[in-house]
Amino acid sequence: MDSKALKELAYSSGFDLCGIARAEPIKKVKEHFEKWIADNYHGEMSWLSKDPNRRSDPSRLLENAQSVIMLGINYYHNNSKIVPKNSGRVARYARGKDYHKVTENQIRNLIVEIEKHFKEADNQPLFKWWVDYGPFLERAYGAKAGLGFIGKNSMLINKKFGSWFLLSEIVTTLKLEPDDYKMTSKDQCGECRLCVEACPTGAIISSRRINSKKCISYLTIERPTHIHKKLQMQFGENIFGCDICQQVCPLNNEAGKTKNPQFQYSQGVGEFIDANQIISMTGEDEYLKLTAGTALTRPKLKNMKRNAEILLENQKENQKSNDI
Ligand code: B12
Ligand code: SF4
Ligand code: SF4
Repeated sequence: MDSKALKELAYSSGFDLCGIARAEPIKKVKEHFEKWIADNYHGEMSWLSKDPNRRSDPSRLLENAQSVIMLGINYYHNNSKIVPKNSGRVARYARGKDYHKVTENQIRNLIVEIEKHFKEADNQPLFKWWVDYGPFLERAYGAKAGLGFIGKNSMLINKKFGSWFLLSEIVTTLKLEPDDYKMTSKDQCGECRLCVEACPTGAIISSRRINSKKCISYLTIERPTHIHKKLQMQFGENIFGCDICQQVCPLNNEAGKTKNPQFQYSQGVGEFIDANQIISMTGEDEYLKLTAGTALTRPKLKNMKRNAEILLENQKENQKSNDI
């Protein structure tokens, strides 16, 4: 099977992007990652610091790995101009069905299709795959597979979809013609610094380095124990996740709205969540009724209540300063 045929299968299985990288370690990426961990920019996400060698070496994930198939799905939605009173905005990626579930189904179907090309069972290549949660540096291998370049905001940016796409990967023993792009030590953003300037908490420390402990996405989703008041005050209209450093990026203007029916708002919580509805919930069951099957099941009700309270407090403060 050649790379072209494989990519056709990926597109017909619902992926918007597909690229191939050699299953080899990327030394510079390993160094970058280890420094990031040493600086404690991962905060309480201790699972990230376990066995860093695995993250940048696919052969440690699958014996005799030859290729990494990097896949992307566009999830873009327009934002409404007005946020309803007492409501908070949900990051775009989380508004429809949980992308992990959507992608997992697509990957399973894709592998079934690939296997059809190998008649004898003995001849079947092996596959291991992950969506986000694998011990794998998805953006770095996404760049190596030619899906885009890594911008100052540390997002992987594609010509057609900007950074509005989610990544997943299949590591395989199948030898495929690689796209293998050279990663540049500098970002390709030129003089632009819009994301760095727009980040409300100053979480973009330097080009491609994010201090998670200051990032609103981390603070609202990844259950840190305590959030400093100064940071809370910068949450703005966000109640779950944050899209600001993507929103301002000029390379994100061209992305068309996602065509994937599972990312439609009817399949999830949609663009806004009513903060009072969250605060009045009495148990996880009630929270699950609202969020089951979506990415919002990651934080527990306790932390979503905290997010809701921060949102209402900020709206109250804004109102006060508007009244002056
Ligand atoms: C932990 C994590 C987070 C953390 C830390 C983010 C960060 N920037 O590191 C937090 C919770 C803050 C977070 C937030 C978000 N995340 Co996140 N996150 C991850 C996760 C699980 C691991 C990322 C990681 O390892 N970070 C450590 C840093 C050091 O690695 P890195 O950012 O990947 O950077 C690599 C490259 O930049 C490269 N590199 C940089 N410079 C150079 C230079 C050279 C020469 C070379 C060779 C390489 C190189 O090396 C780095 C590796 O060391 C990945 C999934 C995965 N398995 O990879 C998703 C992922 C990165 N997240 C994603 C998304 C969508 C988001 C949010 C937009 C969600 C939201 N709307 O709220 C925000 C965006 C914040 C931001 N600007 O990064 C997507 C990104 C898709 C894309 N197009 O880029 C991913 C890939 C998930 C997915 N499956 O699609 N996230
Ligand atoms: S997601 Fe928000 S808080 Fe995090 S780096 Fe981007 S703009 Fe800053
Ligand atoms: S906003 Fe500017 S600096 Fe930031 S990623 Fe986009 S092009 Fe690069």
